[in-house]
Amino acid sequence: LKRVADDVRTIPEEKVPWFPRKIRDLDKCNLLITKYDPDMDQDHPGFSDPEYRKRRCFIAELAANYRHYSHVVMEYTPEEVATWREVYRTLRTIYPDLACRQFLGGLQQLERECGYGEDSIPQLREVSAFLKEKTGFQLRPVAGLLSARDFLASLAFRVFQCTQYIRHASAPMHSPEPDCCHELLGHIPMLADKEFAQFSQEIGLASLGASDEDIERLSTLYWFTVEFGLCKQNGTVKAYGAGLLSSYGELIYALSNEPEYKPFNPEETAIQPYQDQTFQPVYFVSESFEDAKIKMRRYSSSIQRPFSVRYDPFTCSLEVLDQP
Ligand code: HBI
Ligand code: FE
Repeated sequence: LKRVADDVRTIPEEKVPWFPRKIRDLDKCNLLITKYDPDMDQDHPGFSDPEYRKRRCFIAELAANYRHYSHVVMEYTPEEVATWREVYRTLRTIYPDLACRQFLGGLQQLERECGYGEDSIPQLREVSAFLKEKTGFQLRPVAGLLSARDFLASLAFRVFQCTQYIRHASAPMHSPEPDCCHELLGHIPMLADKEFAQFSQEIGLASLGASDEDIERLSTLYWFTVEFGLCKQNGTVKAYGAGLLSSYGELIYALSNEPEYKPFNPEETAIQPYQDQTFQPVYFVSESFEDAKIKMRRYSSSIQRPFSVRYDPFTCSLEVLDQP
């Protein structure tokens, strides 16, 4: 089998007809054969029926415009792009010193492969396709803040709910709610990391069908990890939380000597009060992602549910086991 694959690879490019490599490539398998087309073929029963032909054109348009994960293209105003530029430029200068290496790696790939930069706000459709190839994550647009239960449930399917609006131009360095700067700069680079993607999905899987109290605890864990988490790397503390990586002020504060640090420990972290109006009074530091994942997994398995779930990536669906 290996030999065959190697043979294929050595065939000069121009001698091999193009073929799709990934499901998204099917968007390019769109060559139409017009042989029996009602517009072209006089024998077609619809040839002399203008209404029918119009209807066929319309339906053909729909098919031609369909794209895998059909996101609409957002046209941002110059004012919105100016806000993005300021946020991007300001944060970009401090990332190399303060962000974890997974974040920096993800951001570099986004800049190289996905058009990330200060000149335009990335489109969810492109970013979603990028992530799908890296870690299987997909984006879907959301109008605003979602309930913790709904938000966490989507993570179980490796779907990240993403806002598309941008913060107000009068306050480019602060947003009280998630906006596209928070999603695209804070979350997306991390979701391009395989281990982090799995960590995120596992929080989502643990949340399915959980009690309100367990959702509250998982939501708090999400807050102190995915949103405001710190981790050790080569003996120094770096940021991996999206709330930090999308806030110039808090990123600098969190990695200064001012705040209190505690080791990440799910039982304790899950009940730590948090607040979303000012900087966090305490941050939790993980030894590594691997360590955070193991601890989180142990915590999740302690949550009492009358069933267990398994995600089937082939059908993108869940298998529910041991249901009473
Ligand atoms: N909704 N749209 C959106 N974006 C988030 O980042 C978000 C959310 N709802 C809840 C939430 N985050 C978390 O703080 C946890 O409660 C899960
Ligand atoms: Fe967030």
